[in-house]
This record gives sequence, structure tokens and C-alpha cells, in this order.
Amino acid sequence: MLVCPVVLNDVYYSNIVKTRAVGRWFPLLSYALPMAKITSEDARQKLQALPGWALEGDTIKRQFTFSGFPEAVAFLVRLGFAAEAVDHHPDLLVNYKRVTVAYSTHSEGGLTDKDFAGAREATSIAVAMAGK
Ligand code: H2B
Repeated sequence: MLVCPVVLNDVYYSNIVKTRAVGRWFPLLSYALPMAKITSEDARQKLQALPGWALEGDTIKRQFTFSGFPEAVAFLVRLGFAAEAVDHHPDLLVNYKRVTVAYSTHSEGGLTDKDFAGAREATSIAVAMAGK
């Protein structure tokens, strides 16, 4: 069976239940699939679908603003659990009601599709929590 790593990662982020099922059937698959590093040219292209996110060196970054400090921390916790579930972790910085999220794939020393999937997930959690 041929499984596209990009699709697999998107499935992973968009539906944890589905992903857990994939993990049950193919437990070693996520470790066997290499993550291709993305060039800055491709990164710029991909960022067009992620308004508010910017390329900074080897990272993609966005700041979200919430109605207050508790809401900002709640976002950080929700994103933290989502990140843990897929074993891909963003850098997170809280300044009062603002949270800065930065993604990079440390093991590859650059950007991979995991970072863009993470950025989509962070955006969708922020939108659900009225973040701007
Ligand atoms: N998160 C990020 N952003 N990059 C990584 O390379 C990475 C990670 N590696 N989370 C994971 C954890 C790795 O250390 C574990 C062992 O799977």
C-alpha cells in the first residue's frame, strides 16, 4: 500500500481519531517516512494559504491575540495537547493576551510539511477560540 506522507500528516492533524487508527494499523509508518525539507521558495508559496504567518529564517511564525490572559493561556494549552498528540511541538511565547507560535522541524534543521500542518492546526484552534 502506498501512503503519501503529506496526506498522512494532514490526516494526523485534522483528525486525531483517524490518525490513531492509522497508527494502530501501521505502527512504524510515521518513523519510516522521511520528512522532506522545504526550500524558502516553496515555503513562501505555501504561506500564501496561511494569512498572518511569516517566514523567519528556518521558522514560520504568527502572533495571535485573544480577549485576555486566561484565553491566551487556554489557547496555548489546547495547542500544546494537539502538538503532543502528533509529536511535533511549536515554540510558544505568551505576552499578556498575545501568543506567538513558531514552527520548525528541529530534526531536519528546517521547515517540513509538519510545520505547515501545525500552523493550520494552530490557526484553526485560534479561530475556534476567537483569536485574531
Ligand atoms: N518538534 C519539532 N518542532 N521538531 C522536531 O524535530 C521534533 C518535535 N521532534 N517534537 C520530535 C518531538 C522528536 O524529538 C521525538 C523524539 O519524536
